[in-house]
Amino acid sequence: MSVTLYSAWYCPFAQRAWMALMHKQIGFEYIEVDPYQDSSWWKGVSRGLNLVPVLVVKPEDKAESATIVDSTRVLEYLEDLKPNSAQLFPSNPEEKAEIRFWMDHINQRIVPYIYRFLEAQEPGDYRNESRESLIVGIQQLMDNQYISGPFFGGKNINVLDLLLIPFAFRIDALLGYYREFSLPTGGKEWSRYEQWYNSMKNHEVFKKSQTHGEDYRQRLIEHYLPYSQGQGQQDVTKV
Ligand SMILES: N[C@@H](CCC(=O)N[C@@H](CS)C(=O)NCC(=O)O)C(=O)O
Repeated sequence: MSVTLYSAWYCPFAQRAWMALMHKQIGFEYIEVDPYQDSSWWKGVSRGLNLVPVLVVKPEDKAESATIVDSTRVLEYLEDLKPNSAQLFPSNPEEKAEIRFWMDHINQRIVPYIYRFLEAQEPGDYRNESRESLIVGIQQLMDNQYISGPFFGGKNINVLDLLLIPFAFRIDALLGYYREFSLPTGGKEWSRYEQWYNSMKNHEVFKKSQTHGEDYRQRLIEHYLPYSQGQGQQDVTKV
């Protein structure tokens, strides 16, 4: 089987797919692309969506490749491909349904508010509402999850850990830098969050998905300058 990941080093969505491949110990070729390029080649690779990540899989016994787009779909696919290796989902249907609820919560109630808060150059209602919604989104997640810790999956990571950590890092690095923001501390939810973040930040798959060595944080800050000026990608702010 050959597996190819089309990715962009700075992209938190692509980072999810990259980490999942490493976690499941699936060999793959990493191809760095500029997803904003307007070329017919890239349109073809990304099924007309022009977004990273794209995962292309060609099984040995099949003539056709499968192309999976969207980070959440990639993680689901990898679990289906290797259900018994480094499981990302629980096998119990009710627990799995619960996890899916929180996957949607991260994608719909947390991620867009990070981008909204970052793009809100001027103080005012939009910025305040984005900041408050982000805080509430994370608080709800940490309040409702029974985390025996340190990860959402307990001793081992699961899909929620992989969905959230690229964005948790950007809250810390980008919102810290551009908005002088830090999440609340103290209280049950925030102590859990802090414990989770510190563990996940040091997890090997997260560390291995960072480029530019020691400069990673600084390079990300530089990359997101246009976003902090309201000129970033717009669809990621939609709620
Ligand atoms: N919902 C998608 C979002 C992917 C996405 O927005 N990727 C950005 C880079 S971080 C991208 O490729 N942008 C290129 C564009 O908007 O043309 C996912 O989860 O994979």
